[in-house]
Amino acid sequence: MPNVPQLAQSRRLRKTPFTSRVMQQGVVAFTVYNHMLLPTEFDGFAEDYWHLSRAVQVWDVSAQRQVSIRGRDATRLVQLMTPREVPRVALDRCVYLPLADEHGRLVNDPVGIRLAEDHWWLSIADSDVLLWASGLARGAGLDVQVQEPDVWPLAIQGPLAEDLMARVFGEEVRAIRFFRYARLSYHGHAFIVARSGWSKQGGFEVYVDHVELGQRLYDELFEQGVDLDVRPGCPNIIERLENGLLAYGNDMDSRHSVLESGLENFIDLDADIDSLSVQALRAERERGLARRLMGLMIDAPDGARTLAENPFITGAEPDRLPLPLPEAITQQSRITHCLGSQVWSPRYRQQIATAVIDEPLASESDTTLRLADGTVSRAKICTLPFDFAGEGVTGVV
Ligand code: THG
Repeated sequence: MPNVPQLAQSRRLRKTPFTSRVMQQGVVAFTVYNHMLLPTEFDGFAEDYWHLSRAVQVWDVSAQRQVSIRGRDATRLVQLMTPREVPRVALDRCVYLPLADEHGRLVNDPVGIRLAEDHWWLSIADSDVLLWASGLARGAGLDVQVQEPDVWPLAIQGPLAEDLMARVFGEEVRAIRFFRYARLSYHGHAFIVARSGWSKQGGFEVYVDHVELGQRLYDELFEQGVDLDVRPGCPNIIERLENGLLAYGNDMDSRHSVLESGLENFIDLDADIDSLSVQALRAERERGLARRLMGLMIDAPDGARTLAENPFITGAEPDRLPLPLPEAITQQSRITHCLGSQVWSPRYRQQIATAVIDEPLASESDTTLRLADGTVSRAKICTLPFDFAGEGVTGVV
């Protein structure tokens, strides 16, 4: 038997208030996200996926760390960090905020929550926003405190999430609209409860800021949800890729601009805002894009990989380490792709992937990929989110 290396534990690899519970519940793999454990698999990606699309799951997404920005200049600092206009964001709102540097390159893509006029939480993806935000605040002489509060989000996702949440928090949860939040009492403590989460199956996120009550809440969600077939879960690569939810660090990262990442609908380049990245992004829009994040529908069987397996990490996301990039072969030339995530879709029965593709290949409709085993597969290049019906692909219901 080949030796399977383990990820060594240390204090730098942070646990969450729910880690011992998800381990008891049979988590199969973790990833490391914001220096913290994030579950990636329980009963296999496909089984987790089918269950998520029919029932309800509770996810320990504590690794979605909060960067708290508070003080007189809080909104000014948030505006410096994002090319999306923020001053008018309402107080009960969650807002998707691409963060970008002075070159227009993506630094992170958090969900921003405006807690008060002068207080924001950025619920971040996997990069060290705290350091960047602190440096910007210091450099610009802003009157703000930037810190990471003790908050561990739990997500409740799936078509039965609302019914489960109503049993635990009361009927009020049903009134919360998409990307809004309310403060709801649980045993006398007000938790921020948002209708959000990293799936398209519907659901909520609870921003747990009280360990004991959070653990009680976690257990109660399982007690109250037995007849709803509640299970532990986690962001599911199949579900999120089929539905075009992008993962910073996998699909796009600090090498890619906000526009190359296809996030133009979430920014306000024509607004009069004081943001680090607007000039660079306006210039890029003017110039035209050199490459773009696209979807790939790959004509290859379950198990086919376009990247070599990495022995240190199991599961469908072995792509995090710098590995040789696969090459696309066109009639005229060989153009290197930057492949993002890739997974077998059991619903559409094909491989789906993302790739940042150089122009002019990004505008073509087909390409050819060399797979890790040396074979060559045809792939359709498509816009994101995937339009399976439009591409003539029918799914298993
Ligand atoms: N919830 C919270 N924090 C997070 C995530 C989350 N931090 C990390 C990561 N996920 C950040 N990235 C995203 C990406 C997409 C979405 C949320 C966070 C998302 N997008 C919706 C969509 O694309 O349809 C809606 C966007 C909108 O309409 O504004 O939900 O999931 N707390």
